[in-house]
Amino acid sequence: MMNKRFPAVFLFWLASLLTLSIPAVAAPGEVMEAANGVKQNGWLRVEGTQLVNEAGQAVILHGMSSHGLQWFSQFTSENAIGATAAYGANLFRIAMYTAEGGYLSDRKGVLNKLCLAVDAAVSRNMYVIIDWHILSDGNPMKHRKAAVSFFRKVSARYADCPNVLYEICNEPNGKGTWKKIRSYAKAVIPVIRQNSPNCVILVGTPTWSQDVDVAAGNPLPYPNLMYTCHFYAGEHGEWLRGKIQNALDRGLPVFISEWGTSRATGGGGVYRKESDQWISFMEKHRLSWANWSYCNKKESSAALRKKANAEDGLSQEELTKSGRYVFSRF
Ligand code: DCB
Repeated sequence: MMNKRFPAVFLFWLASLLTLSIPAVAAPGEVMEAANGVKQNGWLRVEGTQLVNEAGQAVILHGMSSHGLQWFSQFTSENAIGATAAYGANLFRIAMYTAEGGYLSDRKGVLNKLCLAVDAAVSRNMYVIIDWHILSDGNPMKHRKAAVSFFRKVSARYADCPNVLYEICNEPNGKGTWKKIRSYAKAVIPVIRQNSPNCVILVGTPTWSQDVDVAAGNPLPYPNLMYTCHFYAGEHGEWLRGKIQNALDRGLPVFISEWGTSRATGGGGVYRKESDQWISFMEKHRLSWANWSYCNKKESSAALRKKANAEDGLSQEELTKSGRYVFSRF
C-alpha cells in the first residue's frame, strides 16, 4: 500500500542525507576561515627543507591557485576564497599573469585586483602567495625592471603581514635558465627583504619549474627560500619525483606551488591514480601545495563547474571531478 506521507518522508530523508554528505557548505552569511592558518601559526620560516611556524613546528600549506587574475577575479573575493577554507584549505595562491593581458598590460587595474585578493585571503586567516606568473615570457630577466618595481610596492604594502609569501617567477622556460633565474632573484629578493625581512620567498626553476635538481647544485645565498616544483599528473611522474627527491636529499627546500590532476595543457584526465601517487609522495615529504586552478573554465584542471557560485559556499555539485578530488585532500 502506498504511504501518503511518502513524498514528505522521502524529502526529509534526502535533505538529511545531503546535509550529512556535504558538511562544508557555508550557511548564508557564515564566516569561513582557515582552521589551521595564520592565527595558529604566525610568521613562517624555513628550517632545513621544512616550512615551520613561529613555534618551530612543521607546517604544511594546502590550497587552490587562482587561474589568471585578469580573467577569473570573481573567484578571489572573501567569500570565494573562504569557500576553500571551509573545505580545509589554509593557503590561496594568486596567479598574476605578467603577459597574456595580465599585469604588464594594465598595471593599475591588475594590481588593484591583486590587493583585493590578498586582503580577502587575509580576512579568512589564510596564507597567500603573490605569484608573478611568467609563462609565455619564459625568461624572468625579460621583465626584471617591472618585477622589481612591482615587488617593491607590494612588499611595502604587506611588510608586516605574516600571511604573505612571494613567488617571484612562476614557470621559467626557454631562455629562462638557472643562471638567468639566479640573476633575476638577486635583483628581486633584496628588494622584498628590505621591506619584509623575514618573509618566505618561492623561487621558480627552469623547464616550467621542474629542475629543482639543477637549483640544488647552486642555490641562492639567502635564508627562508623555497624552490618551486610544478607537476601535472597526466604527464609528469616518477622521473619528476626523482628530481624532487634528489633536491631534498641535497638540502633544497621544495614547494609545490602549482599542480594539476590533468595534463600539462590544463586539459585531459582527471588522472586519479597518478594524482594519488603524487599526493602520497607529497604527504611523505610534508610538501606544501597549491592546485591549479580555482575557476570554472571548461578544462579538466578547473575545480569549479560552469554554474558554480562560490559566494555562498560550494556544494559537491558545484565542483568538477578534479575539484571534488582536490577539495577532499586539503
Ligand atoms: C602551467 C602554467 C599555467 C597553465 C598550466 C596548465 O603551464 F603555469 O598558467 O595554465 O600550467 O597548462 C593554462 C590554463 C589555460 C590557459 C593557459 C595559457 O590552464 O586555461 O589557456 O594556461 O594561459 C605549463 C606547465 C607545464 C608545461 C607547460 C606549461 N610543461 N605551459 O610541462 O610543458 O606551456 O603552459
